[in-house]
Order: sequence, then C-alpha cells, then structure tokens
Amino acid sequence: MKIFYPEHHAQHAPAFEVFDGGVRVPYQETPERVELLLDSLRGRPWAEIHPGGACDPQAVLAVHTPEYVEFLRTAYEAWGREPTDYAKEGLLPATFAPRGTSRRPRGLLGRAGYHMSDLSAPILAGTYQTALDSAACALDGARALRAGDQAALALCRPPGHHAGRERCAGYCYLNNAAIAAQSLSGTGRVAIVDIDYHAGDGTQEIFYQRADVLTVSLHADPDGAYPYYRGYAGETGAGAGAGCHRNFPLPDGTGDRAYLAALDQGLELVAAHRPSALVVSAGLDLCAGDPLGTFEISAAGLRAIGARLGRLAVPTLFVLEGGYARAALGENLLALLEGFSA
Ligand code: SP5
Ligand code: ZN
Repeated sequence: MKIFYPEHHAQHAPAFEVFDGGVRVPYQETPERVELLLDSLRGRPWAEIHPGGACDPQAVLAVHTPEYVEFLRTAYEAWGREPTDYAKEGLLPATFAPRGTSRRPRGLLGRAGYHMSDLSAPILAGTYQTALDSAACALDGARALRAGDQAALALCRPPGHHAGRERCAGYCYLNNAAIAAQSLSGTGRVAIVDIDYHAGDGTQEIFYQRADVLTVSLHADPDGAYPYYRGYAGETGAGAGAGCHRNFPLPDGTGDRAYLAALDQGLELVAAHRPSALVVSAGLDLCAGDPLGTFEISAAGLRAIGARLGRLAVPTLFVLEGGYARAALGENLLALLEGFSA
C-alpha cells in the first residue's frame, strides 16, 4: 500500500488552543501524531512510504473559494504588519461572523472571523504551506487509485474534515478528503465514509448538494459534542444531492457492537451508490481512551471496521483526520488497515 505523508508538516505546530471556558491548553493536534504513525508503519512489508509531492492549486480551488485560499496564503504576513500592544503568536481572531451578513469585511481581523469558526485553527507562519502539502498527500493517494491501486493512505497533517468551502476549524484548513474525492469524481461516482469521532461537517457542507459524491459520517451526537452545528440525523442532502448525505450521531460510550451496527447501515448506502472510489476520513479519535473522544471502540473493533470497508471491494483512499491518544495511535491505524486488507 502506498502511503503519502507531508514531509515538512512540523512547520505547522501551534503552541496552544483554547478550550471551552477560555482555558489555554497545549495544542492537541501535534506533529508527533504523524511521526508516531510513520514509526508504526515503517518495517511493515506492505507499507510503501513516500513523502507527498507538490499540491495542484486547481484541485484545491475545485473545493475551496479563491477568497478563502488567498486569505490563508496571506493572513499570517498581514497579521505581522498589524499594530498591537502585545507580542504576536498565530492569527486567531476573537470575533466571529454572525449569520446572514451582507459582505466580508476588508480588514484582516474581520476576514479572519469570517473564515474561522473556533479557536482551534490559528494561522502560523507555516500553516498555509503545510495545509497545501497535506492536501497534496490526499491527491497523491487519489492518483495511486486512478493508476489501479486497490488502496492508499494519506497521513494528512493538518487534518481536513472540519474545513468547509471557505472556513477553517477544528485543526483543519483545507479539506484533504474532499479535495481527493473531488478529483476522483472526475472519473466516476465517489463515496466518503467519515469515521472520525467528530462529525465531518466541512465535508458534509462541501458535497451537500451533490448526487455524485455520497457522504456518510458516524460520530458523536452534535447535540452535545463538537462541531455542534452539523451532523444531525435529519440532514440528508439537498437539491440534486437530496438523499446523498447521511449522519449517524452516536451516544457517549458507544462500543464496537453499536458502532458496527450503524456502520453496516451506512455501508449499505455506500454499496447502493455503486462508487468507483471510496475515501475514508480515518480519524482515530473514535478509539477508547482518546482524550477528545468518548467512544469505546477497541483495536478489534477497528479491525472489524477495516474488514467491512474492505468487503465493499472498491478502490479505497484512507485519509488521516483526528486521533490524539498518543500511545495507541499506531496500533489502531494498523488494526484498521490490516482489517481492510485481510
Ligand atoms: C480533526 C479533529 O478531530 N478535530 C477535532 C477538534 C475538536 N475541538 C474541540 C475540542 C473540545 C475539547 N473538549 C475537551 C474534552 C476533554 N475531555
Ligand atoms: Zn475528530
């Protein structure tokens, strides 16, 4: 299996994020995550590890707006030129756009609050380039599928599934899985299955009106968990895409049995869609013990998830999303991939 990773991902390494209540905590989405995953893959006879290539800007613009990409590209430097009476870290606004506004402000902080929706996706010096490199890995994986590989893995960092068409959030800037799925949709129907603990709200938003890209997400019930505003069971697509999105909100404490039952329902929809490619938004934060999750999925559960995905017998691109339980990341990824290939 070809595995692509962004070689210089450590150039994006925010020092902190802000949790509810205003408490500044160490940033959870660390460079160490990808290093740990690479360590667990090295030495596996089936793992062909490659640094990712350069990003095709057109592939990014097929998913994100030019205004947003331009904002990501220029925001850090512009922030450096803003006068403040405190030392600057990354760009992180304190005011966010309300609904239904008439226009995007011209000033930097107004644009920042327009394109950001929480305090977990600051823009640092290396953020834009790293986000492009991360998306490039997903595109490299998509290319491997087009060339005939049955599976590929993109160890994307930063992750992507919370990034909307013109919005960063939840450690995500560019929606890697969506960019890969969009590129694969040029040659046939695509399905995205999102197993990250958090609802894939950005991916949902991007393909909500599309009939050719089916999106299915299993996640913590947004009534009580991040990202709160999307991921409800009643959201099933709109317009031409009516019926082409499905959410499976699951309660705290969800274990292997209940998870697999929901997954089986989701995968029935995938099979009925008859995709020519499958993209799996592979967050590992669904696993028991994850500091940001509340599910109790075991390594055996992950292996079973992988096996069910493999049974679809569709060329499959795994795209890393979340997963923060340092000690267990490697084991869990291997369980998912080995279950898939078994
Ligand atoms: C890609 C991804 O997994 N992004 C997730 C971003 C979640 N950000 C919200 C974190 C809320 C943390 N709440 C603390 C729970 C500690 N038990
Ligand atoms: Zn997550």
